[in-house]
Amino acid sequence: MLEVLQSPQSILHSNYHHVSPIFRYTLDNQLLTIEQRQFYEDNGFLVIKNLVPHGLLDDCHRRFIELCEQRVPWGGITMMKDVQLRKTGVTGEKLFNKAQDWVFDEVLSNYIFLPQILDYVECFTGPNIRAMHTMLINKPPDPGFATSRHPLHQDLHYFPFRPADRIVCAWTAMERIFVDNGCLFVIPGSHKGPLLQHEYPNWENGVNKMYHGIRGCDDAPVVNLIMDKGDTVFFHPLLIHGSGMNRTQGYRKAISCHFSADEVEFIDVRGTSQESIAKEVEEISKRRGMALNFQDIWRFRSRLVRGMEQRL
Ligand SMILES: O=C(O)CCC(=O)C(=O)O
Repeated sequence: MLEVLQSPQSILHSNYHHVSPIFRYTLDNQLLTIEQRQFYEDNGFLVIKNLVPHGLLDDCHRRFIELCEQRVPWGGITMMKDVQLRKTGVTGEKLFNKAQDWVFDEVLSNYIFLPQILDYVECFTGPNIRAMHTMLINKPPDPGFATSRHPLHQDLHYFPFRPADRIVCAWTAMERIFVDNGCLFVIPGSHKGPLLQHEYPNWENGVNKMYHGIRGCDDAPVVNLIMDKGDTVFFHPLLIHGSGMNRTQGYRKAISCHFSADEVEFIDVRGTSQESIAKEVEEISKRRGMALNFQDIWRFRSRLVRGMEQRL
């Protein structure tokens, strides 16, 4: 009998609809135009205008404020503080710059189940979709130390699952986001390169927790993504991106989720450039009383959101 050996990657591909030989980063689908598909293949991102209903974003905004003011229990949600603002005694929305890991929150999770989002996600992941990493980012007016910046980085640095091409981030503007309030910026085409070495930037006034960056990348030419409320950018986890300082007095909000194919494989990152982030994440988990390894931490914070309903 002939035994055909397949790599995990080829198994992943063959489980899906046909992957055209000319397209690597997108799967055959009925939604993307050829031009949109080619744009993502070439650039590693795609902006869809006015995709998310404003009512849903307003509900998420209100929920974030409730979480900041501790009017609802945090449960498994992580609320993160700006490195400088935490020293000032401010509270509520003024203190927290991020809510993370809310896949089971009854309000915020409406974002990860939104058909308008999942229909696009499916073009990159295939039909069985898992929400892996959820964030509501509340970029504060910069406290004068440029700590509201997010250094250039690749999200795959944080993830112990593969293949990268079956992971996509959806990032939605919850209000108009422009250069002055710290829009997202990207290096088009950088998703075609390898995963690079990341570390904490050497900023004199401190860096927010987990804001690792790519060394020597600060002066790279970037494209600013100016977006209106509800606009959504889908991008590849190797795309180099970051966001600027918030020079306005408003709290700039965006909501995002990294989705992956349910079939992704978890990998051991020991001995790779991801080892330091794995240790940092495992350390935090241990301090919270859950001594889990990096892969299991990611397994537990994820949720199946489309396909294979019987497993929900
Ligand atoms: O919303 C932002 O400012 C960028 C967020 C980002 O790139 C991240 O958290 O990985």
